[in-house]
Amino acid sequence: MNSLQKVLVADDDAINREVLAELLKPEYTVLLAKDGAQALERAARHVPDLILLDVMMPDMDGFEVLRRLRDDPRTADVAVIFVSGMGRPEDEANGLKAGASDYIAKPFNATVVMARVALHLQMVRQRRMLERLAHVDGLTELANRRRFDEVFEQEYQRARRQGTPLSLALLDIDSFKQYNDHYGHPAGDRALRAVARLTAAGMRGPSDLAARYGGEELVLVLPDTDAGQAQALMADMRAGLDRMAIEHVASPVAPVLTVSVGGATLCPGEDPAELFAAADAHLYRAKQAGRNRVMW
Ligand code: GH3
Ligand code: MG
Ligand code: MG
Ligand code: MG
Repeated sequence: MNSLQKVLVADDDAINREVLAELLKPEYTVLLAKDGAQALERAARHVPDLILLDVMMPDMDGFEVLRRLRDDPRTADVAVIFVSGMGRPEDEANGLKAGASDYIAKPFNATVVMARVALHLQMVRQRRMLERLAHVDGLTELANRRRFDEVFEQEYQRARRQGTPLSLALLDIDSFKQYNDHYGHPAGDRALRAVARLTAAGMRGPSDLAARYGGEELVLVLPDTDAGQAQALMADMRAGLDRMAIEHVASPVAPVLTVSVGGATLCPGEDPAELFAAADAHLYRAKQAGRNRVMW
């Protein structure tokens, strides 16, 4: 696990870079940058777990690099340790105030550097684990309800601001109670996970979100997607589910697992709750109409 963690060393002094790289290499993947611009470029491209950042560099000082890292959503959360020849207490305090996780004064002690790097990488792993627990549903590995609420609100605001379409789809497994009754709850869990994987695979990019809304009900947030595009996407997903042909002999709908989908696309003047209610009403209609269909 450790060997996969990436540490970027940014220092204009070749000797310093080399010394740190040699120290870190046995335990981490080491990336190097010789100035601030290169540090930003490498950080954005590789998204390291930790950056050891020199403060005094000719093109751009470490404080400026740190500020720009925080401004870029790709690197906003990356942990940074300043490594600096300025060893006064006020230098250290300024570094920490600027948002660095730690401050190491040069000349540094190799053992202490390694211990601090290990400590901060451990904190990075712990933070990721907490984020995961907060945002990911344990059974399906999809985003959870909390994450959905956040993303839906953000995407709603964005759609309003940019005047772009926003679609929402609620997907509910048909006759899932009978599935559990017939095949058992563990098999039900596996079927639910299979449907979740299918929806996740159908997401077109990082701005699409598939979440578990609750029980056997999933919700898709589809930014920049009009009703026609969203319905086409749902048709693809249902075709994928057909191909999977998960047996469900107890279903009154079909001998395989099917889903009903209710969708809606944001109308002018509509608030997020109204958009959600419209999708939910369409899901209800899809169920009423016999299930195994999409209503928009
Ligand atoms: P409908 O076609 O109207 O959606 O019928 P349904 O049986 O799917 O709907 P209902 O809401 O009556 O039941 C949902 C079932 O989904 C009941 C519940 O046991 C099951 N379920 C919800 N979450 C899970 C889960 O995490 N694992 C399993 N195995 N079953 C679940
Ligand atoms: Mg320097
Ligand atoms: Mg159901
Ligand atoms: Mg349900």
